[in-house]
Amino acid sequence: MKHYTYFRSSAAYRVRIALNLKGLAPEQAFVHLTKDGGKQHAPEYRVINPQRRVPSLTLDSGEVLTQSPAIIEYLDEIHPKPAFLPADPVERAKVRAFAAVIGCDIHPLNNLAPLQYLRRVLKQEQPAIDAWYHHWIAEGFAALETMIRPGPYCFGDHVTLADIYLTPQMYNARRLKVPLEAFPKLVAADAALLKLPAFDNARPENQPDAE
Ligand SMILES: N[C@@H](CCC(=O)N[C@@H](CS)C(=O)NCC(=O)O)C(=O)O
Repeated sequence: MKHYTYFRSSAAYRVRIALNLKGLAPEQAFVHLTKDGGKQHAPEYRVINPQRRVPSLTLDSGEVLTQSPAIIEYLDEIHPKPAFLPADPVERAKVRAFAAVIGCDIHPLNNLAPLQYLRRVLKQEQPAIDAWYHHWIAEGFAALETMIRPGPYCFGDHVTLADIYLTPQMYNARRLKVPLEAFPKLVAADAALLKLPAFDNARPENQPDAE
């Protein structure tokens, strides 16, 4: 397998955590998202990922998987232990809902492409872009702060899909200086998760392409 990643991409960060939790260490290919206008736009990468985003995962069969939720689900299906979802269907839905707040409602609004669109096409200045970013994080995190369960992790003492999504989004929030005082439960779960090797090794600053 080969993982196309970028140290700062939170979608690739999710996949790094998932791979680590499953004990998998595929070859890595680094796609710099800003250098020379973004290597994701290079013709050779476009063949791998028509959406021109990371992550992508090529399999030994030659198949290419894209979209972090699909990749993470695939990894959980081929390597069922440790499971990313609880056994109970209602609990599974709750964990998936937590992850979806981040994956569907926060991250898409705060991602590189929409932020570049705000700046380049809609001609917004940095303070407006920061306000946009902070608003959607704060709104989503307020919901997550009530959805989270007693710890140490998001849904108790087993790491789940919710945790795989939380830590990269917390990293993003800190990088963009979003105040986190209103979200003590999210902060506590993130701190507990970062003590686990699978999460620590996946940190952006621990990647070979970190700057
Ligand atoms: N929903 C996708 C999001 C992928 C995505 O947007 N990745 C970002 C980095 S986090 C990217 O490659 N952006 C490149 C660009 O916007 O040009 C996933 O979860 O894989």
